[in-house]
Amino acid sequence: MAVVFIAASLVTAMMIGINNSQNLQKAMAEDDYPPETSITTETANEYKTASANSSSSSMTGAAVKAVNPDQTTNKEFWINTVHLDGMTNINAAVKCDTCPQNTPLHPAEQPPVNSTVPTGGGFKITEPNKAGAWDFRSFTFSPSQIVVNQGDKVTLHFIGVQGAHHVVTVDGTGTFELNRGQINTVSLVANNPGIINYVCHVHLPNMVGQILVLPKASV
Ligand SMILES: [Cu+2]
Repeated sequence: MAVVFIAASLVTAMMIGINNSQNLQKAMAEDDYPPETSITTETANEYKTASANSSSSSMTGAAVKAVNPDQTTNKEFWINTVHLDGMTNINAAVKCDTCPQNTPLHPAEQPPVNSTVPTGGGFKITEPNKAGAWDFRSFTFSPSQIVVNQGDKVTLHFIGVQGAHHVVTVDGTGTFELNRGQINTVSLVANNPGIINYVCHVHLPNMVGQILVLPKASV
């Protein structure tokens, strides 16, 4: 009696197994081959239109005339003084379980023995203090690259955010001092295509920026 029961159970288990495997194959087939009706006529038409547009413009080589608008516009920019600080320590950082912020830990780092940093005030290495902490600082403008069109009236607001004192020259407009917390505004008209430089004499060679003036589009 027991043998018959076991045999019957085996047959049942095999049948279930076959059914499951058939269902699995069916499901996989549906995943691999989504029914065609999932692509609507509307979507297909949009695709055809987009293809037609892109192929017609590339095949006919339609002239692109306006890389920049042929009209004078007012452009205004806010330029921050910035210094980036790489703060580290000659000793590896230790995990702090009570700190409100959990920052990535740094390994033990020594200041470079032979510095490759150019002379000038733009870079500064502060040697380790008694706790082993040291810093590498780099000054910059943010933004340091600006693009305008020939003929634009350009207003530049220089903002003293980081660094106590800067002395800034913008090509063709003169030089001014800028302390932390001050804003100095410079206006110019970008008459000629090319580059207008702005530099901070205190933090050379890296605290520099460029205004790229694009030429007027020929019509
Ligand atoms: Cu500066």
